[in-house]
This record gives sequence, structure tokens and C-alpha cells, in this order.
Amino acid sequence: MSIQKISIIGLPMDLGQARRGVDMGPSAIRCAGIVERLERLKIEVEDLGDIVVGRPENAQKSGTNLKNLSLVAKGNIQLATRVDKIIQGGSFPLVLGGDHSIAIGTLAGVSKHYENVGVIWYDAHGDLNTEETSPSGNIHGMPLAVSMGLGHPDLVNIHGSTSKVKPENIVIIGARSLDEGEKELIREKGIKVFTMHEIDRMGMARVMEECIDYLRERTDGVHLSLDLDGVDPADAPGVGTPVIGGISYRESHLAMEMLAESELITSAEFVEVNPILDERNKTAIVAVALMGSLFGEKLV
Ligand code: Z70
Ligand code: MN
Ligand code: MN
Ligand code: MN
Repeated sequence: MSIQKISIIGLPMDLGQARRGVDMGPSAIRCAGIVERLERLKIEVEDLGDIVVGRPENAQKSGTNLKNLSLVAKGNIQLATRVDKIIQGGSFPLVLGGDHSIAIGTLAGVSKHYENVGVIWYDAHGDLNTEETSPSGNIHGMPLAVSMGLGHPDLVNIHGSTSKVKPENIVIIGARSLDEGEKELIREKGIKVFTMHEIDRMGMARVMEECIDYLRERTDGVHLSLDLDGVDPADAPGVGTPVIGGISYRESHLAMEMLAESELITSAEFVEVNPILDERNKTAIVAVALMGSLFGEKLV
């Protein structure tokens, strides 16, 4: 079924990692014209604005090595509720980050509505760390593990205590920087990964065909979680953790068009846009262009 209505919600949070500025992501994406762009596609668009995030000075000591745990949890609890309501109201949630820790809240809200939610994790990283394996204590390196039910209880139990996503319903695309613990988890859980090697070798068209076929047969809804650092830093320089050798803008654009054609995607988020590190808002402009393709923009 084609998408009738999109509800945009921002979570301007930068507490899941160390570099300031990613809290301005939602604003930069709006400046790059997201609402106008989607309205041109004859889809009803509502912008619900941003969730208010606590200030780090007010953060409670968590007694763990997870940075800003209580505030990250609080922001995600609110996001989960909002996303849940958006879907309940029959609309498509489009979440703007913020660092990638916000996927914890998005997936917690989304997963209420599906038996077998699929996830496409478009990212240079796996974001599969736990408190034990994390080299940094940054929660933005953990959301996919948390959504599988692995990690700190204050994150895992947000918006329901069951695990939100099954490992066999996950597809990671664009990985090129994985920690040892993440590699082990991928092997142990049998998570499907198309690293940059597979993208080089098979081409993006075949990668997306396989991804779509794989998810179509086992899921009843698919969430796209797109970290702009999945895209090559030449095309998307405004991210906190640029990793060379990434997915080009053209390949990403093709991937979004194929997802539009598949009519498989039921929710999406675009994260890690950092305007302070960007060149003239280029990364937000790329994000908006990719959203245009995802929602069915055609050249002619
Ligand atoms: C590393 C960690 C990460 C995004 C960096 C990095 C994770 N694996 N995620 N940038 N978006 O600290 O866990
Ligand atoms: Mn990420
Ligand atoms: Mn990343
Ligand atoms: Mn095209």
C-alpha cells in the first residue's frame, strides 16, 4: 500500500556520542527543505516539531560507563511514545536525529505494531556494542544491540520489556568499521550484512534486490534506519565519525528508489547529520534528496 501521510518528528539529541552539533540535525534537515520536498509528492505531510531534550548538566550519575544514560533513556522514552501514536493514527513516522542512539526509541515505538518488524541498518558501523564490548561508552554505538534486547536494562526496557527486533529480521548495509565484539555478535546471531565488500562486488542493485527479497518473506513491516555516515564522506562530510570508502550518493539514491518501488518501508529515520562539521549544509541536502527518492520522487 502506498504512503498516504508522513509525520515528521525530531529528536535533537547529541548525548549518545562525544561531538557536539548533531543536535542541530533536525533543524538543518528542515532548512534543506524536507517538508516542501515531500509535499510535492502529493503526500500529506505534518511536522510535529522536536522533542525537548534534557541538558547534560542535569544528568544523573548512572553508575555505568554509558555516557549520559539517564538523559538518553529519557529522550528515547518520549520518542517511543510519539512514534507509537503516529502509527496508531495511520501515518508514516519519519524521525530526524540526533545521534543514532535515538533508534532505540524509534524501534521501541515501531515494534509495538508488528509481529516481525524488519530493520535496514544503513551505516558505516554496526551499532551492535553492549556495555561490555563498547570501546567508547557512547550509546550511539549500541542501538541495534539494545533493540535486540542486549544491553543496559534502562535502554532495553524502554516502551516494553520484550526485545524489539529479531536478529534474523535485520539487514546491515554499508558496514566498514566493526569492533571485534560486534563481529562476534553478527556471527553468533547470523545477522545479514552487506559490507562495502559486497556492495563493490555485487553492485548496489543486486544488494538491494537481495535485501528486499530477504525482508519481504519474513517481515510484516520494515524500518529504515539511515546513518548519514553510511554514505561516503565525500558526499556526506557533516557527520561525527566519517569513514572513508563508503556508499556513494548515486548508489544511495538507487537504494532509496528501489525501496520506494518495493513499498516495503513502513517507518524511517535519518540520523547523525552534524551541521557544525558540514560544508554548506551539504549532508542535510543529501539526506533530503535521499528522502525524496525513498518516498517516490521520479525524474520524469
Ligand atoms: C564505535 C563505538 C559509531 C556512529 C560511530 C563507533 C560507533 N563502534 N556509530 N558513529 N554513528 O563507539 O561503539
Ligand atoms: Mn550509526
Ligand atoms: Mn555510523
Ligand atoms: Mn535514479
